Amino acid sequence: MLRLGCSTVLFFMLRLVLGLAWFQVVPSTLIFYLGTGGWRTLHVFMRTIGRDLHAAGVLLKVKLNVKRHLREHNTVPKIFAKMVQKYGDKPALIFEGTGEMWSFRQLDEYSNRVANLLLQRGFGEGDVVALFMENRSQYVGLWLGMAKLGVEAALINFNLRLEALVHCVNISNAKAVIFGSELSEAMCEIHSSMDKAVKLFCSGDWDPKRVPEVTECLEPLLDSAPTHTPSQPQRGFTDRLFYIYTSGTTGMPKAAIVVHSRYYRMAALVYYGFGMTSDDVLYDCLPLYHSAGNIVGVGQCLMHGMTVVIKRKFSASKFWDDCIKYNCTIVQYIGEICRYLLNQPVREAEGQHCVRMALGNGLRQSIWEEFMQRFSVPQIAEFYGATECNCSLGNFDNKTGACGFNSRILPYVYPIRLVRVDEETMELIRGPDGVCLPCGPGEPGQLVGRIIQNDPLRRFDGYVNQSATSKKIAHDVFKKGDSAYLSGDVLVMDEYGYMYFRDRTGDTFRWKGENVSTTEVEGTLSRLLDMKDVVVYGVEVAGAEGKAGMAAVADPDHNTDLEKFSRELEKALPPYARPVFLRFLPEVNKTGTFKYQKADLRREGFNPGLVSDQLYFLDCSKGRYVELDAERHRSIVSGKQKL
Ligand SMILES: *[C@@H]1O[C@H](CO)[C@@H](O)[C@H](O)[C@H]1NC(C)=O
Ligand SMILES: *[C@@H]1O[C@H](CO)[C@@H](O)[C@H](O)[C@H]1NC(C)=O
Ligand SMILES: *[C@@H]1O[C@H](CO)[C@@H](O)[C@H](O)[C@H]1NC(C)=O
Ligand SMILES: *[C@@H]1O[C@H](CO)[C@@H](O)[C@H](O)[C@H]1NC(C)=O
Ligand SMILES: *[C@@H]1O[C@H](CO)[C@@H](O)[C@H](O)[C@H]1NC(C)=O
Ligand SMILES: *[C@@H]1O[C@H](CO)[C@@H](O)[C@H](O)[C@H]1NC(C)=O
Ligand SMILES: *[C@@H]1O[C@H](CO)[C@@H](O)[C@H](O)[C@H]1NC(C)=O
Ligand SMILES: CC(=O)N[C@H]1CO[C@H](CO)[C@@H](O)[C@@H]1O
Repeated sequence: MLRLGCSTVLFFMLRLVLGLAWFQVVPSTLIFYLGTGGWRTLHVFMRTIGRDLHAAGVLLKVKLNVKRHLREHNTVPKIFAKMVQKYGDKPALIFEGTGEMWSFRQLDEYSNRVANLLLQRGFGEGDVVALFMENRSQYVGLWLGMAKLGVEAALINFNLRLEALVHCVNISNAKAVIFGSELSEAMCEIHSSMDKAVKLFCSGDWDPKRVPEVTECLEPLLDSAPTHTPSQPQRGFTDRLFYIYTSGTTGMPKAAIVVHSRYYRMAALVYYGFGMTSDDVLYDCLPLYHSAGNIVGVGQCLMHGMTVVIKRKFSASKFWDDCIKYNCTIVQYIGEICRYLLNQPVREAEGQHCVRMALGNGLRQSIWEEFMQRFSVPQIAEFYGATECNCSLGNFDNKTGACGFNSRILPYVYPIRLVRVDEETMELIRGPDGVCLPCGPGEPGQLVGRIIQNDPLRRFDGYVNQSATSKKIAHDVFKKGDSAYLSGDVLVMDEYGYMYFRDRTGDTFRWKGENVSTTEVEGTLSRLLDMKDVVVYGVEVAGAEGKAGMAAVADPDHNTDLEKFSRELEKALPPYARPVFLRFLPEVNKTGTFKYQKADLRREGFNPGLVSDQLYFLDCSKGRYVELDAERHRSIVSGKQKL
């Protein structure tokens, strides 16, 4: 009876709420009805139906909104214009640091000036202007102003210098670069290798001697530009808004295309999924050249009328004070930020804020609960989703450790899936018919998202570089003849469909016949080592099968107790996951988005002749770490010393 009831509810839900076609609904319901024989299935059904209905509601809401925006030919600037009408003098952006506050009206006016100035200078629809700025009061106004004119901004990572910087400006085909005066030196360094036709504008403290000589000062030009709304370009919801560069931990950065609808979708999924309101105040200390800071964060201001506090640079010691000062209710995090906060001495402010939610991605399972408890943050809103992919996940219901879920009742309603891969090479494992094999609960697999190219909402916008785009696409994934986006990340799902992040592309390595997830080992080691920065990677050892684990530990004060560490390690990790080599160094390199850079470390390996840092080796006969000198190194590579 219950089965019949559930099936009926399901049937109407799919048909009416999700608007699926009959031929999709009937088999689903039937399979569900027939499949719900066991108690287990019923249990899973009861546990997850609420969650799934909430998610279905969110997807439907966003989908309907996207449809409406498409029909009305809306764009990000047009949606923002509605926010200006509605919220007028409410603070839109607050710049922590200068304390400057811009209302929705002021932000609108500033961006109009930008648009009118560019129009006077002959820029128009489809032109690209690169934005290279660290200080950020005007950042949002600048790209928004460009968007009002149909000019596309290339948001360039302000940490880049020399070749990488030239490369990014070059591949964007920018006609002009607007840079912050704090980056004048970087611009001077590359000016000679840039195309001479590219115009340069400098924003900030003007010093003609420090900038390339053709540079114009932006502020006086903006001051004299008209503030009226420029005439609307013929742009629609599926046209390009701006470019974001992927972090480039391997090779040069790639420019990913962000269209208006993607900007809206990313902001809206988070907004509705996590139950935010326009009265929330969001604290955004992430870089604005990245999708987390500029779309998930700032998007809440532009698309939903929320006040967003933006900070130039993340500061662990000021974090909670800032939250109190601006009454923030939501904070954003990324990568290792949460661990840096835990690393701080206890201070009064950390319990006095009114933050109700931490929003971001990359919170490690090993510190998840500690973070919530110590800082009294009631909800972790962890999500998963790359700028360029259409396979986002969200942990909508506060499930410890998960970065999202997919329905177990109707897994194919949302077209994502975990498929089997060789975790080391990331090669897809295919069945006899050439189609990928889906993973069951507990089986790690690569996350893939189906691409439906002729549906504007489901297509993959890809990168500017066509050959980079094709590398991220695989065929025959869900069924013969289809194509899917490869996320490159390995996740694992539990029986309720919650997904847990396991490892990033090619980071997993095999040792003693076992798969070692570097993310997991990093989390454990960091906990044992008082939250120090720990980077784990596999290194090849001549004559040994697989890769031996190596951990680089940032230890500027040389205060690691190796004896204690060895003892605790035995309890915390199985033998194959314990790092064979340790390297202590003052600092490990990170990307601008707080992720570790492993490539150099992996290349440098464990040869004391090449690495000047202190190296240790786990001598399994003694059960402890011993110093790795040239002689031990020789006996390891010659195979005399057992690993
Ligand atoms: C910039 O790109 C053009 C082609 O688009 C190429 O000819 C030129 O060598 C590139 N310059 C640099 C410095 O990469
Ligand atoms: C940019 O920020 C730095 C550091 O906060 C500051 O010293 C500098 O004056 C700022 N420049 C401008 C133009 O605001
Ligand atoms: C924060 O809230 C308090 C009390 O509600 C209010 O007095 C104060 O002005 C608010 N601060 C900001 C920056 O909005
Ligand atoms: C989220 O889960 C934690 C325990 O894991 C709990 O203490 C907290 O109250 C939950 N928050 C919400 C908003 O349900
Ligand atoms: C390691 O991963 C491979 C696929 O990547 C799998 O075939 C193998 O069974 C895994 N080994 C263990 C011990 O889990
Ligand atoms: C495009 O991508 C391919 C493969 O990733 C790379 O070899 C090539 O250099 C890229 N081209 C440009 C112009 O960046
Ligand atoms: C960190 O980055 C700098 C600059 O790119 C490089 O010189 C240095 O070797 C890197 N350090 C490590 C440990 O990889
Ligand atoms: C795999 C995936 O996330 N597909 C989504 C792509 O975007 C459309 C637009 O709303 C969604 O409906 C798909 O589910």
